[in-house]
Amino acid sequence: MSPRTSVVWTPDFLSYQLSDDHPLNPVRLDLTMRLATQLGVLDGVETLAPEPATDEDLTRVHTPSYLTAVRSAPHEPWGVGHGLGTDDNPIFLGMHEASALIAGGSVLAARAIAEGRADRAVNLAGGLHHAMADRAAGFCVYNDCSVAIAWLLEQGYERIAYVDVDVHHGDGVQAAFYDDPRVMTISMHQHPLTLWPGTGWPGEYGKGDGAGYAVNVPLPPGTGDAGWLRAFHAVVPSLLESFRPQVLVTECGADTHSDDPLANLELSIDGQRAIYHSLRDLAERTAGGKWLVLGGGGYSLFRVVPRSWTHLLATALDRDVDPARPLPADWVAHAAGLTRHPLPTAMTDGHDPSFTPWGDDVAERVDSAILETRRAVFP
Ligand code: V1S
Ligand code: CA
Ligand code: ZN
Repeated sequence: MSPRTSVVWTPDFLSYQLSDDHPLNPVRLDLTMRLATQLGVLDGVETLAPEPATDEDLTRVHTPSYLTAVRSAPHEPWGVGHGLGTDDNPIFLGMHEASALIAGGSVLAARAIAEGRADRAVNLAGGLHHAMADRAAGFCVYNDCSVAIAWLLEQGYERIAYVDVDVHHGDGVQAAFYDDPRVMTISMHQHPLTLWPGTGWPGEYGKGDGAGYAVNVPLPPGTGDAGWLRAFHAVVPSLLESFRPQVLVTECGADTHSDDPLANLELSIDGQRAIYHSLRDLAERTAGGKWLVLGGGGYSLFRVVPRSWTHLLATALDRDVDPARPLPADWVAHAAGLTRHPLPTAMTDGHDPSFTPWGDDVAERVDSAILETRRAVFP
């Protein structure tokens, strides 16, 4: 039977706007939903409308005093602490409500999978992976990734894998489950010496019962499609094959792209599409097909995020979009009314999707070569 995919969406997600000129501009979500709709990717797909996460959901990860601070900050902004009121995390009206709605969206996606109504579920507004138990960080107020994982654990799940392909280290999710062997966290990111938050060293591997269940893959600035995919296929599939997660949760930030203004990796739309296909394949092969897809970073608002995340939605819906497909004229006209940047014309950056001298089937061939070696070493 073909997989059932739920998409969590409400226009109210657009109220997570940290300030007028903040890089995390919700227009990227609006443009993505418009593009996916105009390409027919969402035809016949019923979207699920979320409720805000409850305090019970949020306090599985965050402290009650932090919730109180987030609620009161817009009304009493002086000396609020908890990482709030910085350039990265400005205080905004309705901050608790907008943040709780995103976390509720990721819990709803997890619930759709847990209740057997979906095999895959997507919340593109989610992926706020830097928020810590008692503080906001890196544009993230509530850590919806951790809140959704904690909800799954509460339902009795015993093995959840979290794979974070955002260019930044998934520090908040790693911290939330650092001593918990039920959650394997894997983050690929630009090297900590060269990018905030400066963590995600290979030597961060978990502690106590969780030792070995945190994995970090730092990549040098300038890493492109082939290097990124080579590192991923050398590390991630064999870990997931061993761990056998019951659900694969992925943070799919699109800020690895060469056009991204915040970071320095050099991936293309075609490389990001290949990542999403690999994640889907891994969910099928290692997690019984259960795949919870979250958004994340991505600051090239017009040229990158809408195309990349339309490919992500299409991948989760098994409606892969041909990279050569032209962008719909209506979408281009709408986007052109909002920016003076030149807009792309097609769903590709024109990069060769095989990425390596080994050919198109590289993912499967590299994965199986590594698995064969591992089985020989650890029979
Ligand atoms: N990297 C990066 C970056 N860029 C910015 C930034 C840029 C323009 C602004 F108007 C405001 C902020 N901040 C940062 C990082 C936080 C990155 C968060 C990424 C989030 C995600 O994609 O992973 C998931 C949604 N913060 C910093 O670099 C810290 C500062 C060091 C920035 C400069 N200020 C003055 C001090 C703090
Ligand atoms: Ca990452
Ligand atoms: Zn990021």
